[in-house]
Amino acid sequence: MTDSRAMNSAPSITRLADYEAFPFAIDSVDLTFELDPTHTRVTQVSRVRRVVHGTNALELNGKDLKRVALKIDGVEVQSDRLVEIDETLLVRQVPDEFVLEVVTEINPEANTALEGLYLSNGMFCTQCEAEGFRRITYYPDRPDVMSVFTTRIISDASRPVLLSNGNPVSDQHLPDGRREVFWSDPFPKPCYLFALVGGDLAVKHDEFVTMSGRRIDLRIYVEPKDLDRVDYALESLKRAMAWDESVYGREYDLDIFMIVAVSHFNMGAMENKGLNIFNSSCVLANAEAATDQAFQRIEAIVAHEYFHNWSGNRVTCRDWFQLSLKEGFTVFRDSEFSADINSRAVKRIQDVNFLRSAQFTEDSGPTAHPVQPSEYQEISNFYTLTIYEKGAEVVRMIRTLLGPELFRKGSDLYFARHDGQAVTINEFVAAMADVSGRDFTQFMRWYRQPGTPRLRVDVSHDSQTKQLQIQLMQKQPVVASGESHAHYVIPVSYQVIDQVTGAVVVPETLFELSDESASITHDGIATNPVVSILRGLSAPVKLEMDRSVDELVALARFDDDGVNRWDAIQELYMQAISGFLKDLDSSIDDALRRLICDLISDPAKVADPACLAEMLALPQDNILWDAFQPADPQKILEARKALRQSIARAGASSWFELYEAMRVDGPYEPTADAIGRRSLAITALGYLAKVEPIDDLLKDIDASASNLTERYAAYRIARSDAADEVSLELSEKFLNRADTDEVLDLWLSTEAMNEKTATIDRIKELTSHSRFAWTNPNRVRAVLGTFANRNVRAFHTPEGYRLLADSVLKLDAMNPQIASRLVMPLCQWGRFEKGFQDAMKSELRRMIAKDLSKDLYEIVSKSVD
Ligand code: B3K
Ligand code: ZN
Repeated sequence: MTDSRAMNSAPSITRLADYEAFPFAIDSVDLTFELDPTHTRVTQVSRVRRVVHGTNALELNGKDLKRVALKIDGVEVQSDRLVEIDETLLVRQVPDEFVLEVVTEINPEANTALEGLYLSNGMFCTQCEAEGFRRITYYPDRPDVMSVFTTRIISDASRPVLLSNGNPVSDQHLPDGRREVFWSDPFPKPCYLFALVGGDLAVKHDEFVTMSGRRIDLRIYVEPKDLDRVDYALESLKRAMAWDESVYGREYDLDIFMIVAVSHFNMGAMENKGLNIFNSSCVLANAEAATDQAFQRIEAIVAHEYFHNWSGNRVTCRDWFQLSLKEGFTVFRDSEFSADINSRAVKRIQDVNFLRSAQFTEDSGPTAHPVQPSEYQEISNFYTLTIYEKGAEVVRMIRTLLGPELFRKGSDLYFARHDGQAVTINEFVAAMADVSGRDFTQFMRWYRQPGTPRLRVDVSHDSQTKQLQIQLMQKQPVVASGESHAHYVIPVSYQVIDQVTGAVVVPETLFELSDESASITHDGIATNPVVSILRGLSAPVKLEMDRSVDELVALARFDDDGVNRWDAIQELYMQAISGFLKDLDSSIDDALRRLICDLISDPAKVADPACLAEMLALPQDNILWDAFQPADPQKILEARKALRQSIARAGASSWFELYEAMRVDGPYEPTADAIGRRSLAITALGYLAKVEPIDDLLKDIDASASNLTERYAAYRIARSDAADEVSLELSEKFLNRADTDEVLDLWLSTEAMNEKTATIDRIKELTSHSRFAWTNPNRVRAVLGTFANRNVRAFHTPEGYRLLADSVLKLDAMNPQIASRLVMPLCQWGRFEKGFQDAMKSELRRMIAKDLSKDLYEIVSKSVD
């Protein structure tokens, strides 16, 4: 196994504090690829110039490379001038200025790690971020070395499409019958943004005219069978390009922008300059082969990668400790894009839900780290929810504190100052400080301290003096050393409403909490104030506040902040689950029952059906496990089911009408409005199935639906609530119609999460399915990722933990990045009851005794005690 580390050897740690600028500049890099599945030859010719004196050793990186030649100014470098240790190759005694020529040979077919150059269904493609370029050629594989690249690709006729970054320059047939295509990228870039694609691909063209009138050639390349599923991604791309011009003043720079869809991909997509490479599941969609959620994900990811052209590519990261500089900012940009073109309230609810359930979990577990980490063993492990989602929340707070106009000025200044540079998070914040005159010293703690702070809020109201007092107190997470962190600046947005009428008593106000505690007083408030606090989740903190059922019901009915309406009902659900945990036969509060009845019997009162659908969704497992520690996941599952059943009964008379009222007729459209209505209709259908048999209705929907969203809903609901033969029938029909990988993955994941049927044996059966492949991350995520994250019943058992550990070990030999992601659910043992803890820990201990990849070793070693 090439990725392994020697057992018991000390892992090498990279530290931010050790950063040193690279002493050489690379003025140009000319690459030539002679494509061959098992013996691709790569020739690199680079112009190198010393910029810092005092060293004459050039440090290059390489991994799994066959070195054919390494020359300086045309002369082969003798081996006594080369020192190779792990992934570093030192070339000693280099002149001040020289031409470096490196020839390597690589084997894309054997590359199952999917980093560097590899094959996906016969198509050559690359993934270089973060450190994949070193698997192609010896080069300083670090983001602060920016250079101008050209790429020459030579291939036989079996691969008519040959792509790389930048603009196409020439395309010719060589005398030996092969073809040579030449690309040139005029923008200096770090090697992690390099990309190459070679295959027999189909293309769809479009065009975008920029704000200065330049025509950009847009192209999406896919496997020929997928060409009928690219339109939505193209439309999304054009919307993103227009949005970035109007909201950030950012215009696209090259003449051509390409997206390529590949089947084997470790994550969602990659922002290579001018040549974005996407996981096919994040590009391909049409009504019959993608759900509403997939359409929305595609729109967001296409936009995210496009936005990186400025926030990431034109201005890049100095080192990987600055990853959130590009990722946090770009997630913030893409979420605002989605909010602007769809429903702002729904997008924010979804983001807050994701942050709380997933990032807060990470932030309280063994792999917690700051938005700007200070050390890592394997950088691939730091593409985390903290870097992405919390990083985006930190940028959001900067915007909240500055206001939108100053924030835009700060962003303009940042791009203007640092265009073509590799910078740090400090430069981003400095631009914001310079346009606003604000001191960000204390704010920077958001970047440097891990963990989720808590905000304690106590409200008191005196009806005699008509005074309302809001006491705020921040509590810092306890760090490993047992010390608390220093105080944050917490933007606390609040509003006060009347509990009975919902009238606004104190309009929305922003309070900046920078001390440990503060008190806010409002006079002249006669009766029943209810405080809506942390509106829109104005800071990524955990709220601690004692709120009565009546107060929560008032917020759920009247709050004009979508997040807080949703949050209020979620809190009511938490209280109800707490009751069921004590007594499974208890019942939900009458006030909650009335609230649900009112919400669903008159949905017009709730402006946005999608918001109502979110309000009717129960808190996720992670949230419950965090709230009810030490958690017994099986008991919590039962309590959650009891609540679901109670809600179903509470609304029994209205679910069908709601379903009928929300159904969308006519041709499928993935608009926010239609998606919202369908989502509420499907939610209603799910509850309806809990109170009466609807097998015929489900079969009807399956037979007549015009789109995958409805057909999938019918199958999914049947799988959990219909009679066995209908459940099986719809499952088989769904599989039989799954003629794309994406629909197959929906089937695999639904089968893997199905509580009734997805036993350990069934999971094993799914991994033996003829269309399953361990080498394809999408299949692995669909079966094993879903099993470990969404099938509480089967996973949270000693056999479940064992199956996951065995699968992770098997995967580690092929694809360490996927293995180290998949192991995460086992690392969360700290929140569970002892019996579960012990079983999880024993699997982790079993794993750590093996020869693990650097990726997996870092995660597992941090997680075992
Ligand atoms: N920048 C890439 C992620 C690369 C992950 C490398 N392990 C996609 C994105 O965030 O846009
Ligand atoms: Zn990104």
